[in-house]
Amino acid sequence: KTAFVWDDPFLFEDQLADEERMIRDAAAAFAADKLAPRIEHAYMNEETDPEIFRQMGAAGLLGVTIPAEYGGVGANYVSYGLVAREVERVDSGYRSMMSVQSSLVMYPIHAYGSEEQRQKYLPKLAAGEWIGCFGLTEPDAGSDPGSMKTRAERIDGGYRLTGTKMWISNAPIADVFVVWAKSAAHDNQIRGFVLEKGMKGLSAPKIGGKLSLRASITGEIVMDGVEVPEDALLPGVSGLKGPFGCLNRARYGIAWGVMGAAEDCWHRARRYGLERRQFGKPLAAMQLYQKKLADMQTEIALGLQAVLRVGRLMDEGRFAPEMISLVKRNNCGKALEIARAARDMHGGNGIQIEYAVMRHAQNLETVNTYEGTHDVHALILGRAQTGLQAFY
Ligand code: TGC
Ligand code: FAD
Repeated sequence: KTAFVWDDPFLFEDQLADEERMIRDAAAAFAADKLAPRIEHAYMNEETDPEIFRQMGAAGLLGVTIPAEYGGVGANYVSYGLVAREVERVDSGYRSMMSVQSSLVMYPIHAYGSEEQRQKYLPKLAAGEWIGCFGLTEPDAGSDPGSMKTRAERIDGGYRLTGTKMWISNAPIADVFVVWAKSAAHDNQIRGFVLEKGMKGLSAPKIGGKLSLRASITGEIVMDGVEVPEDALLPGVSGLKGPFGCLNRARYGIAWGVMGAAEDCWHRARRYGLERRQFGKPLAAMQLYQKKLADMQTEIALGLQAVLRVGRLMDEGRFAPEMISLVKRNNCGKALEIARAARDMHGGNGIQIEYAVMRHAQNLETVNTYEGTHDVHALILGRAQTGLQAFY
């Protein structure tokens, strides 16, 4: 009889290649060594230390799928997912910093950029020497990015950009800004531009007062007639499929990452239930407590199998974006439920920072919303199976 491994019910480990395990173990060691010790302070004080990017870069966690010739690791999408899971086991904010840099800044420069743009930006982004951000959302264009107001107009030798982006991860500390704008010179198509800190008219004020993702800095991008040279344009893509191509990668990473946060909550709830006694026995001996643990184990085991399958299909070049909507939606929703349950299972202690579960639950509120809300992904899946769009 095969033994049942309670924390790896489907023997997930067996399905990984040696190189994938090595990358995962390096990310786990980095997360335990460099991220876990600083998270409580960072979260309580709403602090993002830019040094983390350089440390992530040195550990090979930025641009995992970007070829080594540009400073990346040149590994597969399963490895990228495994890294996201380890980083988010500590905090969703740290995974956010990593995935914006990798999937939303390095990916578009690699996939849509010129050779000069790749050479100029990718090695420094991979090293964490430069910090990147991705500006798609606007105050009046969130779930519906096609209605963005940011405009690029032709000027002598380049373009002038005007508009405001909202809720942009990393923006206040960013050196490199990938922004999406409707370009009058290209039939009003959405085009990508790479802006740099210090350009005249460009600012990125911090959005304060967040009760979620407090270790990851968020800001606006204000473009007040920012003039950029011709070579700031990403030449290789036009239309919404540009930003969505990046979002496919980032959403996929999130679907893995949230499983790490959920696992941390599950393991903490189990340990707490074994230690804490009420009514003369451990909480973990109570039927209701065990049912909650069983639900957590089930959803995490299923969620991990699902992202591993999607990752394998991505590595074979056989993925459809709807697969990613399915796992992003499911895993974020399930992780949020697990974190809320773990908070409840810790009783009063559950609201304390040192028990971590409420921090995870608060973070997962954002993760369930950004990169396409839970309901927006339901509508993407509804459209795919009925042929009828229900967005408007
Ligand atoms: P729709 O008509 O569906 O599509 C317009 C064009 O885009 C193409 N497309 C895709 N291409 C590649 N991958 C995908 N996933 C794609 N989805 C759509 C599509 O084929 C079409 O191309 P073409 O050539 O025919 O023009 O567009 P729509 O305007 O009806 O959009 C509908 C909807 C709701 C699906 C979409 O707008 C959506 O997904 N909204 C959610 C917005 C979102 O996810 N925003 C994320 C902002 S970035 C962020 O949150 C970063 S947080 C990072 C962190 O900190 O970790
Ligand atoms: P809305 O679109 O206004 O949605 C509000 C509610 O209405 C949601 O429940 C939604 O599901 C629902 N809704 C919307 N449309 C429909 C519909 N058609 N049918 C039914 N219900 C609908 N963006 C970036 O570009 N870059 C970033 O780096 C970035 N980082 C972020 C970091 C944080 C901390 C946060 C909070 C957000 C970030 N975002 C970023 C923005 C994020 O992607 C958006 O918040 C998200 O896409 C939702 O848009 P919205 O906030 O405008 O909500």
